[in-house]
Amino acid sequence: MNPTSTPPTSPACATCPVHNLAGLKRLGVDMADWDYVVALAGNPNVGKSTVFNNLTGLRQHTGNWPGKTVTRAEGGFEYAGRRHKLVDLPGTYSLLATSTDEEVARDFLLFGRPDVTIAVVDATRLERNLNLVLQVLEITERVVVCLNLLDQARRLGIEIDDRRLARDLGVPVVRTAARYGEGTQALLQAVDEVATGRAACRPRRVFEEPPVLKQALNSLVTELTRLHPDLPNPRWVAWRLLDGDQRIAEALRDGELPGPSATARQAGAAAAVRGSNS
Ligand SMILES: Nc1nc2c(ncn2[C@@H]2O[C@H](COP(=O)(O)OP(=O)(O)O)[C@@H](O)[C@H]2O)c(=O)[nH]1
Ligand SMILES: [Mg+2]
Repeated sequence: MNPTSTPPTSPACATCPVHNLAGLKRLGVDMADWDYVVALAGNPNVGKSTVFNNLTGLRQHTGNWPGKTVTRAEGGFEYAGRRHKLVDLPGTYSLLATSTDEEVARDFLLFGRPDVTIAVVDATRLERNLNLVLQVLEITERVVVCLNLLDQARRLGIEIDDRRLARDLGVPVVRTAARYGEGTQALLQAVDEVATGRAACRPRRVFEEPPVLKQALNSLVTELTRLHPDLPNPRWVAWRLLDGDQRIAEALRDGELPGPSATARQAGAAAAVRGSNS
């Protein structure tokens, strides 16, 4: 059976661990009345769409597919009686918005305000993948790290101390081999704990700003908060401005970021993202 495919279609599937997960109901494209929004972020080719398909029962394309569309895929799943809208973001190496993919991913994390972000990482290339995880943690604290491709890591003799990693990052880490359905139950459990606030995320910021930079950031944050009281993460936006991020500067100038002129639009957008039940 193809483990990245759809929900049970034959009797054999009923006993398959990939499909038979306690408390999980795959909702496909039904995303009505969700309780939580969950985003899937990660580098390209780390198994995001495979996780997406496992949880929703949809058939999002998996594998290296040149010319893949940039648009995000959305689907639903229910776990422990709570309904989730799952958003599969484009794969990116960073969130600096130097490409459309990065912009789509970053804007969703910032403005879509997901309740949980699953950061999928390739266990065989952990160091490279953590770069994005740290950037995600700068934007949102509510993260579950999905340490995927564990079967390949095992084959290569790579051992990862996931408890240490969770402690160092300050967020839950779950070991998975999504292609084989391994770890999906633990992933659902971790997502549920973060979504409901039963698990606290305390991301460790790796970089301690020097005093002069801290001062500049603080005064920018004060000004940004005054002009844009609804800004989701003013500190992160201040960072980007100091870094010379033209896209963020433009968004502020054009009223794309929430501010006095964009308050009404933001309220509308937030309602659209969260659905009718929030
Ligand atoms: N061996 C192995 N392959 C995986 C695993 N998860 C995903 N894959 C494969 O890796 C490739 C990329 O997966 P995909 O879900 O498209 O990655 P995405 O680009 O992050 O969405 C596909 O061929 C998957 O079948 C895993 O845990 N183990
Ligand atoms: Mg994909």
